[in-house]
Amino acid sequence: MTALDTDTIAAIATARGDGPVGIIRLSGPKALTIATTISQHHFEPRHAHLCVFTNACGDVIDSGLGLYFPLPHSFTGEDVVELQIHGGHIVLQALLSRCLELGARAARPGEFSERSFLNGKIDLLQAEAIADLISAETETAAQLAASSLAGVFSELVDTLATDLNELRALTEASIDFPEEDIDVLQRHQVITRLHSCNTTITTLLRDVSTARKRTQRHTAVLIGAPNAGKSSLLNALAYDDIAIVTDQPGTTRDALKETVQIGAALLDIIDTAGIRSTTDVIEQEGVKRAKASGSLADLVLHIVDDSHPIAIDTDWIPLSTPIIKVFNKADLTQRALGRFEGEASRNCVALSAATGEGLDELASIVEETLLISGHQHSTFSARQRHVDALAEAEQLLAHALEQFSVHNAAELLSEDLKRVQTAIDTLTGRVSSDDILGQIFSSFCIGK
Ligand SMILES: Nc1nc2c(ncn2[C@@H]2O[C@H](COP(=O)(O)OP(=O)(O)O)[C@@H](O)[C@H]2O)c(=O)[nH]1
Ligand SMILES: [Mg+2]
Repeated sequence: MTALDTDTIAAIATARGDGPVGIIRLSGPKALTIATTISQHHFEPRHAHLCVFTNACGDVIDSGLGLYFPLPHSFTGEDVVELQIHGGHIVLQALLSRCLELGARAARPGEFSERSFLNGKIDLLQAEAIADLISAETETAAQLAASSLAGVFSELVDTLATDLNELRALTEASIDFPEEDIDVLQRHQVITRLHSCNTTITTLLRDVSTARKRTQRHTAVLIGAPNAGKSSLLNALAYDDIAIVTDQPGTTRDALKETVQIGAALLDIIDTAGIRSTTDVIEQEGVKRAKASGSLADLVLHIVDDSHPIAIDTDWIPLSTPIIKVFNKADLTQRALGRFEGEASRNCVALSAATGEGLDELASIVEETLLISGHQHSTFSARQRHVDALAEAEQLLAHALEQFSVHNAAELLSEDLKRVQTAIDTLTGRVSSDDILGQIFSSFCIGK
């Protein structure tokens, strides 16, 4: 697609609902003509013009600013006009309707970003980063998305793609002389470079997995004996009075969920019924639900009343689920606040949900346990799609290395490398299907 053979799209680019300022964005060959007709104004490129926008009868819709960004130096690579007016939904809808009357088409979700991608202004990783920046739920997620948008991830992928390309050229050079096998020097070079690409892919995969963990929501379940202070801890972490706290054992029965930011982690914390044997049918159901939540969680926080410890059965927690043991009510005991190493090298922390002391230390243990602490460095945002593509590339490259070591066959290696390249090229969108593009851009908001 080029800028010239598309239609012109229009959408409200600001969030739904009333606000002080609202923006209509137009992109495509008719953008400037439509804006000129609506405002009777001449637009200088990249200048802000104060205009009066009118409907077909010449009645004023609103006055505001108009900005024109001529192709190709615009977000979409096409002629783009932005009209800024008051942000009431009726007035915005009236201006949008006028743009549609004059020949624009209502934009689909993500269509501006899609055009930007199709016109080569950004690659697919950057397009995804725009959506991730808009939907970021934590400062860390926003920072990582901003750096992906600036091209940090794309640059690493491009360097890898170039290396793979050179390696394939080197391999294919020997196919031109079918009677000769790859000579010793060349074979050595190829193997060294295969190993180097392998290392790059493995490092990228590690960074991408870390980035994913740093930006995704995790589920943490609070379990423990009745009265250990689970609900008090939830309230302390949420800075809110979410769960009922009493000194009566068995207060919490339903599993309560609250989203809380702890350090860099965004956690869905589930408070549960205290685990004990009981004849109360409702409480029995609560205990069943507590175990069901705990079995699915990314992290279990096992709360113990350190002033009156009661052992509970934890055998039902899957072995792969990390457990942090929280010794609560440290204000009533002699135990020093903060972390210590407990049985089976399990992470333990002493704190007081009542006073809030020791919560910082819990936050850093949570970050470390979920592999999202500061020293587990990642400098860009990532999605599951990226993890999958890199894992596939890693597997294909391992296969290529093995085949080449055994058969020393340039043709086979070249074919294998082509597959690795395809997996890598899906990241930036150099290779993409309509299905994948549709899936990615349809999850964007309208006007972006
Ligand atoms: N002194 C002290 N009391 C606490 C602390 N945390 C909870 N409690 C008290 O312990 C009792 C049980 O607390 P709750 O949060 O309902 O425990 P749950 O049954 O595990 O949810 C309540 O009376 C709380 O006020 C703490 O850190 N220090
Ligand atoms: Mg409770």
